Amino acid sequence: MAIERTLILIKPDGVQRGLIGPILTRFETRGLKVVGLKLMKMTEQLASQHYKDHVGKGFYAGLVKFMTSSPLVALCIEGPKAVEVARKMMGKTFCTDAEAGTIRGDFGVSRGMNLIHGSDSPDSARREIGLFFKPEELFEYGRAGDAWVVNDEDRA
Ligand code: IDP
Ligand code: MG
Repeated sequence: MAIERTLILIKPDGVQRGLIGPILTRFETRGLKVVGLKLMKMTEQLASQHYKDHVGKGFYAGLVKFMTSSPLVALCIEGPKAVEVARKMMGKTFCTDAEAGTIRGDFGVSRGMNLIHGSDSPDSARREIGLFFKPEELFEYGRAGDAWVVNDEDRA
């Protein structure tokens, strides 16, 4: 199935800077569907699960401090090739390297405080969505304009 789900986090810097709306708007405008959304605080335990591949790296302690310092917004978004589409919309990891037109390239200048997380593969997405959302917190629903966003070929 070409319709995928991915986990997006609007990181604490995005929330503190009043960028929940502008970042969310980009995904909505693109046509991606919000199927899960919550404001929450990341615990150290959740950080170690979410960032399991980075545990032990030099930047890990700073990353956890940043990610647990203030609330973040967790989003599950859905659409054709949602994982890859969202990664392209985010831009390169360090805002200084991210192209203008991407979220990191338009809203940030920091390396580590880069506003947004997006799953890097469909397998990571499944794992990460499970860390942040209970099944009953995710919704399958039709939107009035869906037929003008995706067609049968996109869904095949
Ligand atoms: P990604 O978020 O673009 O997938 P990853 O390499 O998976 O990038 O790193 C996870 C997060 O860890 C980054 O988004 C960033 O916040 C932080 N990070 C990665 N490398 C560094 C670094 O060298 N210095 C500071 N923070 C870093
Ligand atoms: Mg990553």
